[in-house]
Amino acid sequence: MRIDIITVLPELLESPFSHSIMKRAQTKGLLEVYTHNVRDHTPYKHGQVDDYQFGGGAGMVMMPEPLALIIEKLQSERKYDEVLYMTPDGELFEQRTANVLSLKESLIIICGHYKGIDERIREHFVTREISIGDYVLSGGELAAAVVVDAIGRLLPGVLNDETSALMDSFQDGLLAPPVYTRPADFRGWKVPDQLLSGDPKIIDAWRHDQSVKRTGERRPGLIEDEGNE
Ligand code: 6GU
Repeated sequence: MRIDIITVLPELLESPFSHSIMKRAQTKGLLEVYTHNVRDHTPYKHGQVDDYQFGGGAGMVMMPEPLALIIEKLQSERKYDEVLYMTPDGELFEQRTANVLSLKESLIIICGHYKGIDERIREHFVTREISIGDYVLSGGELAAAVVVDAIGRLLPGVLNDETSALMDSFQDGLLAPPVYTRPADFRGWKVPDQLLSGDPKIIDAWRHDQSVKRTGERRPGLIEDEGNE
């Protein structure tokens, strides 16, 4: 999968993809992530990329021309499945969104800044608008990093144990069960007997019970939602 991220702060997107699983995904050639600095594509003087909003009001808006130029350049080089725009008024990003997007070949992700981007870019280029939650970030970069991470780890071959993404919280509509490692007795705090039983049936049953219990206590809505789909 190839992901092209359009941003005014490419530096913010360096570290998130340079470690651990995201690094491995790229080293293995399963994921390519490129960042494009809007300032490198602006036709305006002094690298201008934003301007005052028509109608007045506080905050700058990202101008359409520099964004259109990069998007069109990328689209002339290859076909993209989606052009995403990261924005707090987009659809809520959930595990199922990550699952769907992980099946795409190529994505453009636009990170907004300031008051956002000129509406005409949203109307004419963007195919899907995504929010990572009901709170406001100062730019779309951290949200884009979240989305790329959530998608990237789902690509076949990225995780060592291919089943482990299937066991994640949310993949079956339930939160993940508790996990333990050695020692079996830490300061008198014991690992549940079922996990030490060596019997896969007992272990699976315990994990499922714990998942259901945890989901009921912490996120009852997840269980109710399931019936509605
Ligand atoms: Cl995608 N962008 C910004 N700026 N703030 C957000 C967001 C995105 N999702 C939640 N808050």
